[in-house]
Amino acid sequence: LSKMAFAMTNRQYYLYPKKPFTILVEGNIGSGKSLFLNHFKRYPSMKVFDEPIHAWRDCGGHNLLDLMYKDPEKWGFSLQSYIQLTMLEQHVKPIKEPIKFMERSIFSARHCFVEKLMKDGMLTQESAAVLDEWYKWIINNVDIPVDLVVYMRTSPEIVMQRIKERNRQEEKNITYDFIKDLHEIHDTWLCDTKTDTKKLPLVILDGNVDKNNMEQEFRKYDSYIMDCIS
Ligand code: DGT
Repeated sequence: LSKMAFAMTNRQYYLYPKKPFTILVEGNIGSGKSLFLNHFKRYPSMKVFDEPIHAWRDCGGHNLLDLMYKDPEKWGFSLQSYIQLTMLEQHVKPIKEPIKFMERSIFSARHCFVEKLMKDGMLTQESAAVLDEWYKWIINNVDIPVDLVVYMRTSPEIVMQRIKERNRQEEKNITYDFIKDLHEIHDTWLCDTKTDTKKLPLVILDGNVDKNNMEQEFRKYDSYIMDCIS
């Protein structure tokens, strides 16, 4: 890919022979991932996949996200199982644009959220083993290209503030301890040399920047990403 990709027309995208350059945006709940992704929606050469949260809220008419927050021990397995499927769908979805952005991934679902449920004793070993067998089969048998991981690293205090402000119904009972733990799990995952994602190129963004200045902060990454893909 080259900087020329930014200037390509729709017809040229269809003719573009290579796999898209794929960027995963990761980070804690409320860390600012969506704001970052929104910034790139303006470029016609980029396809941005928002997280399929609408699907998690309506799986055959059931709000699995809400059920999981209300009773993680009972619904954690169902939600993770469905999240794994919806993430896989996004990973393999063909696009015509040369650059693909995804909010979260099958990797963070496994390494952060399944990990957290296990740590809290909310998944039986049997359920965790089933999720793990699916996960291992998928990553060993399905081509899931990743070229760059963007880690939106935001302090748990600021994250808590943002969660309170946006007031998502399902997230009402999220505690500071939960967020702090998830923050540490993200840190461990992205810095740990033992996980299966260790070789992925990583850029860490300061998510603590005030909302009003974020746009300016993100603009710096236009050229960074262009350099990565050229
Ligand atoms: P942002 O833009 O950084 O504010 O991101 P959010 O908070 O809109 O998006 P995200 O992915 O951090 O979380 C959306 C909701 O879905 C949140 O309540 C956490 C939940 N969630 C996301 N992925 C998973 C998962 O794999 N397992 C579980 N249990 N929950 C998840």
